[in-house]
Amino acid sequence: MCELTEGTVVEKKCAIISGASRGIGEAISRKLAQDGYRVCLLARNENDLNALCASISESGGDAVAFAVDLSNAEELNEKFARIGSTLGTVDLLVCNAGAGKFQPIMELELADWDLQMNLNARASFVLSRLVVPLMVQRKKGHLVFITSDAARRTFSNGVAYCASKFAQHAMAAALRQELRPSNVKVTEILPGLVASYFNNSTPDSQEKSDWLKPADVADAVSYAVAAPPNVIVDEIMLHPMSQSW
Ligand code: NJP
Repeated sequence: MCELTEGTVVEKKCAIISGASRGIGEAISRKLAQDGYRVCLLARNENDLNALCASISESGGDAVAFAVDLSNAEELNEKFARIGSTLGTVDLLVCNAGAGKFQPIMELELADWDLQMNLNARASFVLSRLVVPLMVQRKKGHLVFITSDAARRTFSNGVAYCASKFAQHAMAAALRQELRPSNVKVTEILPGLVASYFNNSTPDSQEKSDWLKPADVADAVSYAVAAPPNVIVDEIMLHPMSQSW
């Protein structure tokens, strides 16, 4: 695995990005590395993570990666001890990993509900729970949640997905209030349709030609985290021009 020696002295700001191996998370990781962050990439596929680490390093960036199933809280808790000691500090957490299964309720299994709630909402809680104490102690830090416009609207066949994204949105909004006195910022990014690998698709289909690119979402994250200390970007919602809201 692409890893630093434990205890390595870190001079750059450190960002953890979940769901970093492809799609929006990959674009955010590349952008933050360009912006000067040491990026810590989390996802399941070790080969994809290693390839991205190598690519970021070749471009002059600094990346480490840990393969972890974010829907498994125990695995995440266990691995975080190593992530924490490798990084030394965490300046930014981007909770991006997510999945969607869009079917009528009669075709949705309990496992589909659990997967979406566990990955989209619960993993955001577990990651935040691990990182927030470090940030509060330093009175400094930033949490970014990649939710969805489905955190604000509902549609048929989106029972579990919309529920998970509304939950993630509510968590972000409550945390923003809770962490403000500790000087920790919380930003929510709510994208519409993005040409990624979401829902077992590929980014390059004709249907997606005018959708947002993952880099558009990455630019929004980069903008939000670059705000001066006295400014908090609460939320950014972005859509392709072709998608009405
Ligand atoms: O999806 P995709 P996006 N444990 O499928 C990882 C939201 N969003 O980039 O584990 C750990 O290309 C997976 O890696 P791997 C959406 O809800 C999207 O579009 O190796 N990691 C990959 O890196 C989500 O929150 C659209 O398979 C796990 C990444 O997650 C976020 O944007 C619209 C994992 C998924 O990459 C990123 O989605 C919208 C696990 N158990 C909101 N399961 C859109 N694309 O149109 C998956 O409104 N990953």
